[in-house]
Order: sequence, then structure tokens, then C-alpha cells
Amino acid sequence: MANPLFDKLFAPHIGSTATFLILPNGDQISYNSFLGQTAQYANVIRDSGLEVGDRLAVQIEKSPEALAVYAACALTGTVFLPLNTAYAPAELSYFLNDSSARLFLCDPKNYSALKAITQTAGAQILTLGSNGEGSFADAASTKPKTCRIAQRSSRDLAALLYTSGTTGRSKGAMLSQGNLLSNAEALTELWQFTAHDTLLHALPIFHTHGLFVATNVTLSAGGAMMFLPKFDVEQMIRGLPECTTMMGVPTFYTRLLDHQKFDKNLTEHMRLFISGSAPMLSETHAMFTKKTGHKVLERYGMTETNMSTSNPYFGERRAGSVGFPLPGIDLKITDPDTGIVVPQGGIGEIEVRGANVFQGYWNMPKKTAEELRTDGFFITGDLARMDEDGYVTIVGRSKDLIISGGFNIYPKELEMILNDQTGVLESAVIAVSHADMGEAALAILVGKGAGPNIDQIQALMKRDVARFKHPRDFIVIDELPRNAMGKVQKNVLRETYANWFNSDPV
Ligand code: MLC
Ligand code: AMP
Repeated sequence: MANPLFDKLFAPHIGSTATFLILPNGDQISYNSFLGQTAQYANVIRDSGLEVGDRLAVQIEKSPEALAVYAACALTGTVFLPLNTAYAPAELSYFLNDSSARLFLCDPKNYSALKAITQTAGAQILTLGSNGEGSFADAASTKPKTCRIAQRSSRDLAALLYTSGTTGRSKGAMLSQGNLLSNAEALTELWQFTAHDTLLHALPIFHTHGLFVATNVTLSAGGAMMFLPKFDVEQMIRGLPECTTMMGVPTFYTRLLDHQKFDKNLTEHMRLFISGSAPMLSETHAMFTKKTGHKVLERYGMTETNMSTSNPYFGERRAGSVGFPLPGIDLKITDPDTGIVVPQGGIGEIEVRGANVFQGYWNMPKKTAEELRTDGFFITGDLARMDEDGYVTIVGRSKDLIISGGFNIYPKELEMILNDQTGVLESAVIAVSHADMGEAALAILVGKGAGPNIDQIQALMKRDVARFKHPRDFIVIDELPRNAMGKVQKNVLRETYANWFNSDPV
């Protein structure tokens, strides 16, 4: 096949007048119109000198246009590199340099702030705003609505998604066309998506969940998406009656449950609610069922692996469990020290192998070798057990990672910044339970000299670090608990401060 991803997900819809995107104001965008714009964008990408395999980095607001950039990358064989809109210039600079991006698309309002770092990284810069404005859109407006489809194979890269590392340096996960396509096809079948579905889409499109799981499944089925710019509970309530399915992180569900208008009537016609990216509490599952009669289908995945497990569509959706390995995906639970499979029912690390598993970390062969075994199994860093009947239940993580509202925060990255500050001897950043976000970051500092200046630290964070990563509070203590080997005992800290964000104010 000439270009598996484009040929399977996009090309079948060329000429189709069926609705692809429904906007909050009721406007509808047909597949054909979306693909016409995609071709125009693809022509600009080619005319900018990008060749197959070149990286196109984007930090733009969610919009139909932003999604057309993804489609244009598939068409031209350009590697799509989406970046969180919250990232600060210092963070972006790293991604642009590390990936050697050829072209960077940013929001027009950020152009002056990002021009210099883009040029230093050796990339071209163009702009694309959420209302379709900007130099990229202007260049596209005069281009033809057809474009030659690049020759690609399922092993060629389709996307580079950065995920932070436990050592503090972000790693670019290389995802091939085959990785994305195999997962989209498996999930469409498993979750019974068809052209009659309309998915309520409020997730960001710079991560696996909103970009690949939600969008690729919709494309694969030929359905529609109600495309909200971001999660807004009022818009969700208004949108639900027009949709048949929803995908979200657990925070979406808890926020919906807290809304007075959210009830059974509003969800009666819905076919399926899917949750993932972070653990959904069993209570949330139970409350959702009580209020709506629906059982949320929880699935489990990762940037590096796409989706690996899912509860069944037909059959028992077990609260607290992430279900079974997807068809064609091998999953084993191993001892983190030896890599040997643990006895049935025992706790160990999840390892997965299959067409879903990424191609390795961009320019990091050593890191790749540490996490991707030569036999194809990827070591996820998630701790789980598998029940006798095959259901997988995640019980924790062996990696030092905080998941806040579905976004990942790597303590190491923050600790490196904190430890460099005047008045800070050392620090530990830990996950603490948070009613809205599931987990939130708490910074625990040990002072030296006059001690830390928290205002100054917060100002520095504001300048250089995406807001979602900021510790929600800072505590100064005399010393960090350590074990006999001198290692900081984060488990002790987590226990001590377990209720820091959820306890009632005294
Ligand atoms: C926003 N903020 C966050 C945050 N999101 N802080 C911590 N964690 C988050 N997730 C910041 C805002 O900038 C704001 O800062 C303050 O917190 C409160 O914002 P809010 O208005 O309450 O938040 P909101 O904008 O509504 O966003 C919350 C959210 C959003 C849950 C809707 O974070 C979201 O869409 N999350 C989805 C993440 C996702 O798609 N993950 C998939 C990863 S893929 P201030 O300055 O106002 O205080 C993956 C693989 C897989 O994990 O399996 O799917
Ligand atoms: P990311 O690196 O952003 O792709 O995040 C992937 C991580 O999210 C996984 O390694 C898990 O720790 C977590 N995750 C995803 N889905 C679930 C789930 N349903 N339950 C628990 N954790 C999840």
C-alpha cells in the first residue's frame, strides 16, 4: 500500500459529504471539506521544503485546522510533533532542538516570543490560529485542494510524541504508521464504532488520547466528532444529547457528576463512555452507574504503546480494572528486578508487545534499550496483577511519576530546578491525592542558609515551566526521610502528606 495511515484513515472519505466535525456553535465540517483543507496544508508543507520523515512541530490551540495539520502530515509523510499548549519557551526550545524540526507552527499571538528560539533551532516558523488565521493558513488559501500522497510503509514514522523521563530529560517516542493504524483498527472493532457514532471530543489533541485514540477511531469508523476547544462542563452538558459516545480522563467524569444538570435523561441515548489516561476510582465508576445507568469502560495505554488493554464492550466492565490485553497484544506481569513472569495473581510490572509498541526513543538508543527488550516487550513502569480470569488491575507505578488530570508530571524535572535555587539544600516532589485532578504535585524542600524564597521559585516556574506541572504547594521541612542506603523515602512522605490537598481547612 502506498501510505497505509492516509489510505486507511483519510482517503476513504475523499468526496464524502458526511459530517466529520461538529463545532460548539452548531457549524458542521464535512469529510470532503476537511480533506480539501488538508490537501492545501499538505501543499504548503511540501512547498516549505519538507521531505518525508522531516519533523513538523506544532504548538497551536485545538481547532479543526489543527487537526488538518495532523492529516496533512500523514498525507505528506511528515512526522507530526504536537506540543502541549502550556509549554513555556524554555521547554519548547528543547523539543525543537532535540527533534531537529524543519518547521514549527505556533499561534500568531506567540510568534514574537518564539521566533528567536525557533531560528536558533534551525527551523522555519509559520503561524496558525484557532480561527484559521496566520501565515500558514494564508499560504494555504491559494493552494490546490488536491495533493500527491507520499509513499510510506507501515514501519515509517508518523509521529514523535515527547514524554518526560524519570531522569528529567524528555524523550521523543517514535510512533510508526503501523503503530497508529493497528491500534485504531483494533479499538474501532472492540468498541463497536460505526459511521453512526458522534463522539463528544473535549480532550486536547497533543496527546495519544485525544489525537490517536479518539480521532483515529472516529476516522476509521467514518463517524463524527463534536469537537470542543477544551473541556468545559457547560459545553459538555449541552453537547451530550447530540452524541453517542464520549472519551475522557477521570476528571471529566468527576466534574460531570458534580454538575447539577447531569442525570440519566442527559445520557439516555449514549452508547458508550470510555475512560483512561489515569486511574478511575471505583467510587466514581459506582456513582456514574448509579446516576446514569451506564458502566464506564476503562482502558489502559501509554504514549509509547498506544492502547494495550481494555474492558470488554460486551461482558463485564469491571470497576478498578483495565480489562484484557487487546487482540494481538501480548501482555505479561514481571518481577521488576529479574524480568521473570510473576506467579499468577502476583504483583509485577506490565510488559507489552505487539504492533502497538513504538519504535524507540528519538536519538536515545541507550534509553530505548533500557525499556524496550530485544524480544519486543516494552517495560511500562506500571505495576499490576492479572486475575485468574485475565482481567488486569493496575495497583501502582514503579516509575516516579505524577498523573494530574491526565497530564504527566515528572518529579525529577521539578526537583532538578528546585535543587538549583538559592536557599534550597534538596527537594522531593510527590504525588498527593487531589479531589479534582486525581493527583497533584506537592514540593517538599529542605532549606539551607536563609532558606528558600517561595515567591521567587514560583516566579521562575511561571517563566520556564508549563503551569500544569507547577507544585500546588510548597512545604519546608528539616530533613527528608532516608533509608539505610541513603535513598529518599518518598513513600514515607506520601503517607505523611496524603491528605494535604483533600483535608478540610482548619
Ligand atoms: C490544567 N491545569 C492543570 C491541569 N490542567 N493543573 C494540573 N493538572 C492538569 N491536568 C492548570 C490550569 O492551567 C489552571 O491554572 C489550573 O490548573 C486549573 O485549571 P482548570 O480550569 O481547573 O483546568 P482545565 O483547564 O479545566 O483542565 C483540566 C482538564 C485538563 C482535566 C480538563 O487538564 C485536560 O483536558 N486533561 C486531559 C489530559 C489528557 O488528555 N491526557 C491524555 C494523555 S495520553 P491556573 O493558572 O488557572 O491556576 C495518555 C495515554 C493514555 O495518558 O492512556 O491515554
Ligand atoms: P503517558 O505517558 O502520558 O502516555 O501516560 C501513560 C500512563 O498513564 C501509563 O503508564 C499509566 O501509568 C497511566 N494510565 C493510562 N491509563 C490508565 C488507567 N486506565 N488506569 C491507570 N493508569 C493509567
